Amino acid sequence: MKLYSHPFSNNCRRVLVLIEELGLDDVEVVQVELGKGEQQQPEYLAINPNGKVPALVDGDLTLWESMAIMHHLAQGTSLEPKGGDLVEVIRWQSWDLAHFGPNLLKVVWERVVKPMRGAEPDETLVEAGLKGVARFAPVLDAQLVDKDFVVGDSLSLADITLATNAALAAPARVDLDAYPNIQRWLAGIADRPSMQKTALRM
Ligand SMILES: N[C@@H](CCC(=O)N[C@@H](CS)C(=O)NCC(=O)O)C(=O)O
Repeated sequence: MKLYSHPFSNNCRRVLVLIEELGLDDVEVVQVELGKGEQQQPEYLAINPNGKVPALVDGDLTLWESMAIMHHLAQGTSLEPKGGDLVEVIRWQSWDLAHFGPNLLKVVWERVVKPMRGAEPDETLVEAGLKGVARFAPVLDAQLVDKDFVVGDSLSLADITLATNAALAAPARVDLDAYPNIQRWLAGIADRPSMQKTALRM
């Protein structure tokens, strides 16, 4: 298998965390040079017409979108549970994609990525992102009362999806003090070797 990836990409990190958790040793990680525009070259667009990472080539299958790649890799393992728990995993991944992630990532973009590129953060966008986090984070905090994992009682794709985003709160100076359950859960996930080994190289 080949995973097209970039070390700054949180969407790629999710897949890399999963690969570590599954102990897959047949994945070749190919770095796509985003800074040089390699993602827009015809050879790469033939793999992912969106010109984005990650993308996975597994035999005859070419797959893009990090969530779909994660589900493909986790099939048949406890990380992609069955039945009602699978519905729960999809629900939390959808919630991350639609609500939690976009708001948190807005702050990350303004406070972390823009300064790295020599640009000033737009405080209006920071405020909007923080407001969104404050609206949605209590929902996750309530889910995690007395729980170490988002769905069921073991690690699933929901934890990997959410924790890779939530881990960006600290570098973006997003205060999670009001959410003790998120903090406890995140500390547990962040401690796993899969997360340690895949830390973003920003
Ligand atoms: N929804 C996609 C998002 C992929 C995405 O936005 N990738 C970024 C890196 S995190 C990228 O490739 N950016 C390069 C570009 O847009 O030119 C996924 O989850 O895979």
